[in-house]
Amino acid sequence: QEMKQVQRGLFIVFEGLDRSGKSTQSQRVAKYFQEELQRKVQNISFPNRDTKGGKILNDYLQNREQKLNDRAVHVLFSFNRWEMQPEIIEILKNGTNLICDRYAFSGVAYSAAKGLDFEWCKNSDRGLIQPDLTFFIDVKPETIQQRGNFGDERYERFEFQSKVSKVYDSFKQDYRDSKHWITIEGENKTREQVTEEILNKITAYENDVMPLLDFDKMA
Ligand code: Z5A
Ligand code: MG
Repeated sequence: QEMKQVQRGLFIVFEGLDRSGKSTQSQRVAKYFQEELQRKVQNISFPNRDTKGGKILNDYLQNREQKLNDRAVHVLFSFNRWEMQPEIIEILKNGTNLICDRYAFSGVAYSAAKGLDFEWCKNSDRGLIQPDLTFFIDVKPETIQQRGNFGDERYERFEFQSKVSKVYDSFKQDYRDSKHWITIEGENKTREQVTEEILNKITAYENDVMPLLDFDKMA
């Protein structure tokens, strides 16, 4: 008897500073998957402000919630990813490609930038389903400062973004040889040029790396 095999979806994450172009690229890549490749695709983003944990995070980010301490906030951002795990796994198992705007690297980057220990910050995200590809859009804090709407929420200050940038730099170093982390130089490039580079990397990954992974080990 023949079993119908469903190829699971790709799990693609975008990381970077505020205004680095994560949402822009998430949308553009999803559109390409859907319209040009006719492949099933879905977008999600973190924080997901609609869940139980997400509502508290939204108040916090909009400065309406003043009492939470940094560690509590850190764990809430992780909790928000754990809340979404069953849905993420379901989507991928259905064969839908998932494009995710921020994930656990953001959790570590923003909390470590506040002074929390880098290794401690990783703990609450250990065991989350891991992305196939994380695209880090590398743009300087000076550049994002000049983009639209900068300055509306809690973390949108130049000095803080510079600290976040340093934490991302250490990830960039740590994962420089990983097939699952791709740094995209984002300075002086149009949105279209960035998308083209990303799509080329996705194609290369699917051709070279993905067939080697053991999908059955997915949670
Ligand atoms: N946070 C955290 O602390 N811990 C966590 O675990 C997680 C998050 C998950 C809200 O995140 C905050 O939550 C965030 C981190 C923290 N802190 N802050 N601040 P968010 O994802 O909701 O919001 P955001 O990432 O800060 O901002 P954003 O506006 O969504 O940024 P973006 O998605 O990277 O950028 P964009 O909207 O695609 O582009 C911004 C502008 O630049 C827009 O006008 C574009 O048209 C323009 N743009 C885009 N690409 C280009 C190029 N190539 N050239 C020129 N202009 C461009
Ligand atoms: Mg965004």
